[in-house]
Amino acid sequence: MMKEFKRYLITAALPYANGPNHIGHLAGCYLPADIYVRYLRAKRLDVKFVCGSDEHGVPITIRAMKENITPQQVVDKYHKIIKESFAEMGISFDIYSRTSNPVHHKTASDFFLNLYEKGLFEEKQTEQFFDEEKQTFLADRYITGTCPVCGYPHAFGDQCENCGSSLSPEILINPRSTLSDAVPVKRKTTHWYFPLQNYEQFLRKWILEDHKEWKNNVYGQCKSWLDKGLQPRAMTRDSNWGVKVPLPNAEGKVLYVWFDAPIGYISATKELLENWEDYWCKEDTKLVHFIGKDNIVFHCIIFPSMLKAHGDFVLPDNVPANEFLNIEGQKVSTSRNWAVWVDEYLKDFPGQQDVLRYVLCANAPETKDNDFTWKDFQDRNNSELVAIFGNFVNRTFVLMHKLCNGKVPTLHADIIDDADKKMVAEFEQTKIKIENLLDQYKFRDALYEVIDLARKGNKYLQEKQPWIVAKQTNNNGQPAIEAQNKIDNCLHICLQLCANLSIFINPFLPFTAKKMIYMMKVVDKMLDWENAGKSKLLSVGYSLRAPELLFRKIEDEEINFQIEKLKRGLVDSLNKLQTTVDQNKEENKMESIKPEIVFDDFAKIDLKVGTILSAEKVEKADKLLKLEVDLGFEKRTIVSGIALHFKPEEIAGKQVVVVANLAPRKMRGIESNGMILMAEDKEGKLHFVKPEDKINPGASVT
Ligand code: B3M
Ligand code: ZN
Repeated sequence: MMKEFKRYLITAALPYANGPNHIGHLAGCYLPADIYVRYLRAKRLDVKFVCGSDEHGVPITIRAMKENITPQQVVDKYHKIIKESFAEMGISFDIYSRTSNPVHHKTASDFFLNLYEKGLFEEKQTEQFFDEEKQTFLADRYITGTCPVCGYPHAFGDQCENCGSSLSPEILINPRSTLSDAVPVKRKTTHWYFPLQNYEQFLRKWILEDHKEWKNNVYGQCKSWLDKGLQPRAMTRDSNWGVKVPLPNAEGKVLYVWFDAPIGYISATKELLENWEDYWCKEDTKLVHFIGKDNIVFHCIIFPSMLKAHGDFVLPDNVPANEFLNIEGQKVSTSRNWAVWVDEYLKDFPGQQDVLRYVLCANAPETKDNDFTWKDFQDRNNSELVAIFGNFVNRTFVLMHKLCNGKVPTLHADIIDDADKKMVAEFEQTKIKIENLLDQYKFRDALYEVIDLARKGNKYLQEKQPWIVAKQTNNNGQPAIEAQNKIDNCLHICLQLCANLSIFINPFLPFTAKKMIYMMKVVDKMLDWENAGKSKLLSVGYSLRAPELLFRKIEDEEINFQIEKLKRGLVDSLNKLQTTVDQNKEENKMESIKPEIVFDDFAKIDLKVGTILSAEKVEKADKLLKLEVDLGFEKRTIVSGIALHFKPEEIAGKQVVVVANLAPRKMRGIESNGMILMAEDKEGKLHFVKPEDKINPGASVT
């Protein structure tokens, strides 16, 4: 039997306040959590959604070092950016708190003391790396050196961001402290260890037996951790940034960030509610942690063991974790700036939050890593949101204004046919399907059902063709009564379908649902889930507003701009790295080289020598030149982003190397057939890549 829950507490992982958030974060946990919460709210359940910034730990202190500011300045800066971009994206937290808050420090330290007083911690002395110049212990992340696996010169003591290998400071080649560049030495230090191994039995039963319904990736990771055997884990660190260890003689020691951060969920709930204990201490609370896959062990193994040890709190009912979202085929890397930042998206696509929400959910990495590409973003917008959902709603409204005086027409019971019945039956069936999927955290499949319903609406409308029926007129030019009755039935049903669509789409695309209820002149309450599936949501005779376009087409130029921006970001970050390398006098160029390809990859590119015949500026595009290029066997139009570097009259007659088999693409309405190779120098100035001597156009470059 399914357990009955009285209230829901939904958490989303606390992002480190060490940089802006990117769309991988959204897709990983914030968007699914928000969809789930909006769905529960639409069901009028008692639900609270908590999150906040994770402001402690090495990620923060490293960032402070890099930006040459204090950790406090780091978290103040990024907490604000992150909080605002979540709000703008419609991530509807009931509270977005932060772990530097006094409430949190108190809650986390009390939690630690509770376990300490139970005698649970083991105090142990170990050797750790120490920076003698700065007189401080070094977390693995503070040590850099050359990766023994791939030779990348900026690997961290815990991981190489270039090849992804897990490392330890001992195996780094030429290890140095990031604080001072000194060679780290080993020194003794004392910490408090939590005996994770004592919780193995409990975890085995609780997860492996009682929570077989957890997602495969989550269950699988837990099982493999448990099978490997659990070890005591240090819950304190040597640092001055974090929650101070609340014990005498613990100067310079703070709680391990993964000890304090999940307690942040409790602190945030405390801040939000006087009756916070109802949500944390009563068994009929459903606690759900939404996270990314790199956080599974912390939320499924470590935190539950801490909660169990403490004894006052409920355990999560589920921990839905998503896999990672790659960008244009490559792993997101914040240090290489290979990411789509949410704050920048919001600036570049004002008012288009729902498009991003749609694409990230439709393509969510729910079961495996997935790829975000700008082309797919454009396609999904243009061919799904615009052409299916938006189109159905728009056509319905336009036709209703044209053929039914802008009012909800009557449903004539005597002429309802099978197609009508089938269409109406879909409302309820869709509701059942969506509920089922959402209850299992299958958001992308659920969203698919919404779009599919709109698709069915289009098909129904297409078959009924009310605009053709309207041509069956009587003597005074009005549609004949029978014809009008048919039109009425069709549009009545289409309008009720629009109302249903607004309810179904609301958890996913709340901005769109808002626009729809405005057009239908109904109150927010209509979006309540209990209304879903019903076929009498809009009353007959009720006049509705004129249609407003729900989505707009996204043009090639916008997409090309984003792709260029990504590449530029990568180049900039590599240049920055290059400067550091130069300063360190390191002769390693690894970081400016793209991932290895095989000969076949290269052989796909057809390079030809061409001669520029003429060049002219492209109107309203200060970066673009339109070139006519002679390739020997044919003349081509190529649009190239070099207008800031060359005057059109300077370059006629020059020879260039052209990527001759690049798929044509439109830029500012001009079809470009190929691409010119350019070399960029340190100052960012462009130079043509060309044969040393003039040769015949059309010559192959091999
Ligand atoms: N800040 C890690 C992360 O952003 C961490 C999550 C804490 S959740 C309690 O991946
Ligand atoms: Zn490596």
